[in-house]
Formats: sequence, C-alpha cells, structure tokens
Amino acid sequence: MSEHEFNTAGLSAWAGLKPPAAGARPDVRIVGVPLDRGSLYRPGAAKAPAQLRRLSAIFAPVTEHAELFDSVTLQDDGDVALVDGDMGANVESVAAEIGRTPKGTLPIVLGGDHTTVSPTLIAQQRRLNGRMSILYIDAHPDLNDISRTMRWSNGCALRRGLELGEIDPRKVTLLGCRDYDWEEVEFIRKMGVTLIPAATAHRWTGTQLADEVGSRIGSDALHISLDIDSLDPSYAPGTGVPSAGGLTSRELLDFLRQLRGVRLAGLDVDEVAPPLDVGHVTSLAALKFIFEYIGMVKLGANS
Ligand SMILES: [Mn+2]
Repeated sequence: MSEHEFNTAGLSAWAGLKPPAAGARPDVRIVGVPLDRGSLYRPGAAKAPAQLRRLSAIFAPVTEHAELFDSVTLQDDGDVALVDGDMGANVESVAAEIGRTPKGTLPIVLGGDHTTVSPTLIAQQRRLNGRMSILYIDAHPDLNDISRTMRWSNGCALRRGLELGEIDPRKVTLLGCRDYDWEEVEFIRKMGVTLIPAATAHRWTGTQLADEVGSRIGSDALHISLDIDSLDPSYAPGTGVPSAGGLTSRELLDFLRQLRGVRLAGLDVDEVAPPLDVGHVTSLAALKFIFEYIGMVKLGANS
C-alpha cells in the first residue's frame, strides 16, 4: 500500500453498519456488479464495487445534517457471479440475484458500467409489481436502441431496462442530462419521458425536484439510478465519459434530500472508474451519496 493510500486498517466496511439478527431482513442490501463491457469508450468501472467497499470503511453512520443512523441494518452480499460477455449474457442471472432482495429491503446495486441498471430495473419492476417510478440521474439519457453496433452498451442501458422490464417510459424522470444522440431526444419526446437537463436543474431551488417527481409518482416507489457522470467532471473525473456542465456535489445531495417523504425502492450507482480517478474523489463522491441515501432509510423517507 502506498503511503498516500487510505489506511483502513481496523475499520469495518459500510461505516460498521451491521447485518440484522439471524432470520430478520436487512434494511439495506448491497450487491456488486463488476462488469464494464458496456463501456463505449473507456473501461474501468468493473473495479468500482471493490473500491467502494474498501473506502466505505472511512465513513461514519451520520448524515451531513448530523443525524445518526447506526440502527440501519445492512447486508453486503458481495458481487454477483458473471459469465464472459456483455450484460446481455448476464442480464437474467443478475436480475435474478437482485430479485432475491427481500420485500421491504432496499437494494443498493454497485456497478459496473451503466448497463447495470438494465437487470436492476427488470428486478425492481418485478419486486414492486410494476408500482415503480424511476429517477435517472445521468449526463446521458442512455436511450439508444443500438450504440456503436452494440445493443448492450451503456448508451442503451435505460432503453434495454425499460424494454425488458416492460416499464412505461412515462414513469422515468431524467435529471442532469446534457449530452444526447438525436435518437434519444426523439425517444424522450415521443414516449413521454420527463427531461430535466443539468442546465435547468442548476437553476432550481427549494423543493422543485420533489414537486416535479412527486407530481408524477402517484403511489409508486422511487428507484434512483445514479450515473456518477451526472456530476461535473470537476467533482467526478474518474468516469468513462466525463461531460462538462454537470451538477455540483452540493446540488446532487440537496436533490436527494428533497426526496424525503417519497417512498424509496432502491438505488444503483454506476460508472465510477477507479483507474481513471484522481485521489479517489469520484469514489468518495459516490459513497457520500450512498451514505446519505442509507441515512434516509430511518429518517422518514421510506416509511
Ligand atoms: Mn449512464
């Protein structure tokens, strides 16, 4: 270990949060999907689950608003087994694994590139019997049918998840977008996807996100898919396709906070690429979001 590496000796992963008593269901279940064969330009995200687990040990179970959440129970079931090939070769087995998450437990899925979201949405749609809305936080809508000849690239990730999960595109809110293929713009308009570009989100104040999402969600639970490239590259350089003009870390955490009162369904966090990172700041930004999310479990957001 380099002298500049975080020394996590003696610390427990996930801020020391414990699994539940035998036979009880955890509040949160962690599952890793170390696959980056859907990366259109630069791989590296396959190394994220291990890195996020390792660095999770330096966090404490306290939100940024100084709320203690050490009573949240957490079970980390490690990484799913993968076969050679892209997400297409793995989608059913990964969806089945995520689908094993007990009812009432929130799955937190660690990608991997953003094709991780496809099996995640398939599993969540089944777990929630279709009563799910989606907040997709990303620089890119990932709504291409085919991207650079691949059906299972990260540029098609949301499209595949909606298709195979039989999910109504009108249940999707895109947040933080700023790079589009024209095919994606047409899909958004034609299929009734809600689009909140990064430029719009940047000007929002107060509870506008909660109002916007809340007005559409009805009695659904909300699944959040976070592509770390939704953040501006100055906050998250360690990702395959950085895009200028993104959200600030502050905005992202505030948007999450605004969703208190919305029924949460689960979370996936994707496109963190440790080999491309600088001083682990991208991994730590992802973990900050994950820990604030876990902190919401017992603070009224999931009741
Ligand atoms: Mn994405």
